[in-house]
Amino acid sequence: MTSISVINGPNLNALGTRKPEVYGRTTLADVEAMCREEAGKLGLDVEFHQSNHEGQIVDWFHELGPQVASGASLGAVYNPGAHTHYSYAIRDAIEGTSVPVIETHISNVHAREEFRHHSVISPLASGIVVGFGVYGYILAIRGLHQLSRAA
Ligand code: CA2
Repeated sequence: MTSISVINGPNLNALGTRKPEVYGRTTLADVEAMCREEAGKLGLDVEFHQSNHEGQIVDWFHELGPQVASGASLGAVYNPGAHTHYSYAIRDAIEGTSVPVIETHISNVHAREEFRHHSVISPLASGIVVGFGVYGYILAIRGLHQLSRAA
């Protein structure tokens, strides 16, 4: 079965346990279940990941590159967390592997602190979802699927 990866960056393991006024009360395990359900409707399998470590995320993109090239994966729904704003290593990994990425943020980063307004990932993203809460993951899955059909 064709897959998509859902990759989550630093601190997203804490989703639903702290800062509910910003990130809501849904846990990352709940998000995983939602993603599997939505992807299943589209006939897609999900590889679900979270890491607090930049190098691990670089490695996941390197593993994903050949899977996308072979048609086994459509690409990644990616919430980079704070890596969004400064990780050139992850940006280079995405660029080097040509993995289609839907950059996804739970909060509306543009309505928050100035440092969250800039993303080093966005110029490489196939699409961006911002500010829909965890429902953004669903929108991103549908968007990645739609873009692959259009290609
Ligand atoms: O809105 C988003 O999804 C973010 O990617 C979340 C990141 C933040 O650095 C980005 O600017 C926007 C932070 C994720 C931290 O998640 C937590 C969840 C619960 C409690 C504490 C942190």
